[in-house]
Amino acid sequence: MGSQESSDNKKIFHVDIDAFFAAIEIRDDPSLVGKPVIIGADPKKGLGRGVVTTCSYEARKFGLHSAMPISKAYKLCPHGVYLHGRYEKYHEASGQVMNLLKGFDVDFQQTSIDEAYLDFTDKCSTYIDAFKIAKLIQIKILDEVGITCSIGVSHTKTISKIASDFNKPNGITIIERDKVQQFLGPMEITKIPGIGKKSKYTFYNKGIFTIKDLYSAGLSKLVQNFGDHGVWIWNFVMGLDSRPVKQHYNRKSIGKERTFMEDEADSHKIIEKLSELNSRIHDILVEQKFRYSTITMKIRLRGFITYTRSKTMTTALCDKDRAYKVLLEMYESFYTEKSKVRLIGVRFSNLEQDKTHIQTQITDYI
Ligand code: TTP
Ligand code: MG
Repeated sequence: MGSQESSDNKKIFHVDIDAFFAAIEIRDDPSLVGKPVIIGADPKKGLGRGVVTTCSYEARKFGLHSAMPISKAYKLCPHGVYLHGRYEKYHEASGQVMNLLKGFDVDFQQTSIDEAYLDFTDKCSTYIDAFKIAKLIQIKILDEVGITCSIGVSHTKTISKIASDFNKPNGITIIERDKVQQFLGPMEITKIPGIGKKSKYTFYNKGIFTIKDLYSAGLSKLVQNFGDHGVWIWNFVMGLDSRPVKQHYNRKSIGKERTFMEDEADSHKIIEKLSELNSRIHDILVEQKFRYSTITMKIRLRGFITYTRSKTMTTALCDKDRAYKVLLEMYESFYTEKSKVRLIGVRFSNLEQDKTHIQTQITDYI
């Protein structure tokens, strides 16, 4: 209960730049202010093939949006300003925004070119403080980069992301813990990642159209109808998401190694180090919800001769004790009374991430 309570107090911010690429074009060419600006394919050359990458909020009033065929956009908004985009400028601005956010010195996670999470829990205890910090972020980004952003604040990443999108452009939306259901209730179920244009009909067929309908259905009915996915949806709409704000790496493997100060002959000390490395890596694997199917031990004996031994399993797992046994067997195959060890390393590869974790991570990149 303690950890649930503490996660209920979190103040997680999701910052998302408004109409990012279009905003940079408007910033750099004041004659574009107030005009529908569309970044994407050329609507005339190329016979109108290609799509809208993004467009200004003025263009959105005509029904334009990202991924719309450019030919359709042109029909809806022939007087718009159509631009190809200057990607170097966007990357430069993105870097400035992200550096500015990192300057707040709290846990930070960039999730796309114009989006990031920050965990201000330790720096603001009330939602009033959170609002002030959000305002400060907006002012700094406007002053230093010349563009606006919208910010969502709540106790989880998922709710904060939905909140930042709720009042765009230049909005701040704060969802207090006990207001989550009130906030999400009226939204269509397609707000939930993974429920898209096609899969929504599975829900419609069961009379579920809005998130409120999911609350009314209740967990047991969702599980009955959708299995594990039902549990995932329930956690999502109930605001249960304990993912920390942390930079994720697209890891292929994770390992650690230690060099002994002097060549080590004491097998107890070597085994102790092996166990410590194994434990420390498992802490990370568990936290980031990784499983592995390959375990590798590296050993450097006196004279810099380095050996590796690997074992690949048929199914991916994350089991500290089992890994320890495997590592011990590998070490013992090297052990002789005389062998001195210079370095020992442990690596886990062929990583897979837990399915639900990947699902929630996809939300970060949508
Ligand atoms: P978004 O944050 O999704 O969109 P946006 O910033 O343009 O508008 P909003 O105010 O709704 O946040 O994406 C950021 C930038 O990424 C966007 O300006 C253009 C680019 N982008 C693509 O290149 N391809 C895409 O499919 C989308 C959606 C965005
Ligand atoms: Mg954006």
